[in-house]
Order: sequence, then structure tokens, then C-alpha cells
Amino acid sequence: HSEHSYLNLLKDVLNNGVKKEDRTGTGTISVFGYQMRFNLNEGFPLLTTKRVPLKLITSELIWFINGDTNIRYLLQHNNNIWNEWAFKKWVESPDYAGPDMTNFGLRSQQDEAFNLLYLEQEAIFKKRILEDDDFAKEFGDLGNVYGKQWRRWQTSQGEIIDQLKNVIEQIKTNPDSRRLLVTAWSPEDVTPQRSALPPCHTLFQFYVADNKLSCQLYQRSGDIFLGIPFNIASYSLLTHMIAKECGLGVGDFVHTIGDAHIYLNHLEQIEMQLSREVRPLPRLKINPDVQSIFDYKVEDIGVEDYAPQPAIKAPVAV
Ligand code: UFP
Repeated sequence: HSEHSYLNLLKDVLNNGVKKEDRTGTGTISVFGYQMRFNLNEGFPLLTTKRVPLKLITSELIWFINGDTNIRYLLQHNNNIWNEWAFKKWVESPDYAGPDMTNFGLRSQQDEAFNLLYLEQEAIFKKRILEDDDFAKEFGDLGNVYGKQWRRWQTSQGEIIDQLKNVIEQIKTNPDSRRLLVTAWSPEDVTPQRSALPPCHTLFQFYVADNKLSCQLYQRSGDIFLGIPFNIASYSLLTHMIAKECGLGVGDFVHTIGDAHIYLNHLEQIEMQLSREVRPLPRLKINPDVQSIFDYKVEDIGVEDYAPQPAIKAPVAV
């Protein structure tokens, strides 16, 4: 059962990780350099020891694939996972006139009165992104995040490179190539002015053997409890979509992580998850009528026989 790769990661970091301070001020236990492997033929690696919301993963992945970097599409699909990053840009801008939101991520967890203020401002922000075109254009856009880097990479000469389209073309025409890569990390773009969050999924590579497509992700930084379960499902889904587009079966998703960390305020949740038993993995269902990877809608993706244990809530470090 490939979920054990993930559960072993939790256990290894709990047992062997070192205490390490981090940007968010939360504190972590961390290891450097870790690899998991999921055979996608064993089932779709959506965790069963806690419910993981595939709808959010799907709308985010379609958002990347479409080259979109504005959170408006996500909000239209009830997906709030990127809000904090856009909200941060808004409350730090000279146009923002509401109550002080400095360090809102940590303060909203520690101070209930502040949390209410924050939730109120966040609701106002979301409503404006959805209803006000000019506001959305200015404050909904996250800059050089995945959608831009995958589909509209800009060179210093001003050319645009569609890395995703190119890699799919290469998989179709030159499957033995050892250069089947897409990179999101650009040294030019990782300044705070140019991107809200320097990409966590730095680089991914494809590999074709026995008519099966495998994918390896190098993730520079991984929040093991909250982020990694999403990331596993997202890249596994991407591998299925590209395999289908290229007329290939699926092989392995290989997940390599740089700084693999557990936040200190996730320990109780992890203890609970590790006490649970795994259940059979679900099967991925993709609408067979979709011709191109660039034509997916959220409704085209689903899972069958997903009967996980209940979700486990935990605070996000921002
Ligand atoms: N993080 C993930 N997966 C993601 C994502 C973020 O685990 O897909 F976007 C976590 C990793 C880290 C934080 O805890 O978000 C990013 O912070 P930093 O840039 O300091 O690594």
C-alpha cells in the first residue's frame, strides 16, 4: 500500500528530525533530502488515513495548466488555498486602509480578537476580487507563480516559452529523451517584489519506459502534514493527464523533498493520523471525452471508491 511511503515520512521526521526555526515563526522538526515512490497502477495516491479534498487539488492544477495566476478563478471554484498570498500583497499595499494586518498569519492563530478582524478583512477582499475587475487585475494576481512559469516563461530577451506544451510534445515525439523537464524556479523571479511565494515545486521531470509515463518532482520545501498530501495527489493527477494525452500508461510518481518539515503545531494531528489504519486506495476517473490537456474542467476529474477516514484540521503557517 503506497500510503505507507507517506506515513513512514511522518514517522521518520518525528523520530530523526532536528528542531529548526523557520520563516513563519512557528518552528518545525525537519530532515533534509527525502524520497517517496508511488506506483500509480496500485491506485490513486489520495490519502485514506484522512480525507484529502481532490476538488481543490483539481481546480488548482487546472489553474496551473491554463497558465492562470489570478486567484479569481480559484475563488470562483470555492478554492481558498492561495488567498493568503494575494491578501498579503493587498494589505501591504499603499491602497489598503483597513486595520493593521502585519504578520496576520501568526497573529490570527494566537489572538482571537485579531482573528475576527482578519476574517472580516479577508471576506471583504474575496468579495472585491470576485466582483471588481480592476481590483482583481491588480490584487488577485500572484505574479510569477506556477501558471506563468509553466506556460508563459519569459526570457531575459522577452521571448515566451511554453514549457508544458513543449515537454508534452517531446514526450510524444522523443520519449527516450533525458531532458523532459519543466522548471518553475527562476533566480530572476524569486525576489519578494516579483513573486508572492518562491515556488515550492521547483522542478519536475518525466520518464518513459515500457510505454508508461513516470514523473519525478523536486520540492525544495514541504509542509509534511498539510502540503505534501496535496502535492502527491496533484503531481499524480498531472502524470495521469499527460499520460492520457500522450497515449501512455502510468508508471511511478517519485517525490523528492529538500527541507521536509513538520510544524510544531501539527503534532497532535499527526499522532491521531498515525493511529489510524489505511484503507484501499481510490481509482482515478477522467472524462474520456476530453481531447487535450488544455481543455479540462473541474467536473472532468473524480475518484471512485474513496472511503477515507475523516479530515483532520490544522493551522496553516503563512
Ligand atoms: N508548502 C508545501 N507545499 C506547497 C506549497 C507550500 O508544503 O505546495 F505551496 C509549504 C512548505 C513550507 C511553506 O512550509 O509552504 C513555504 O514556505 P517557505 O517558502 O519558507 O519554504
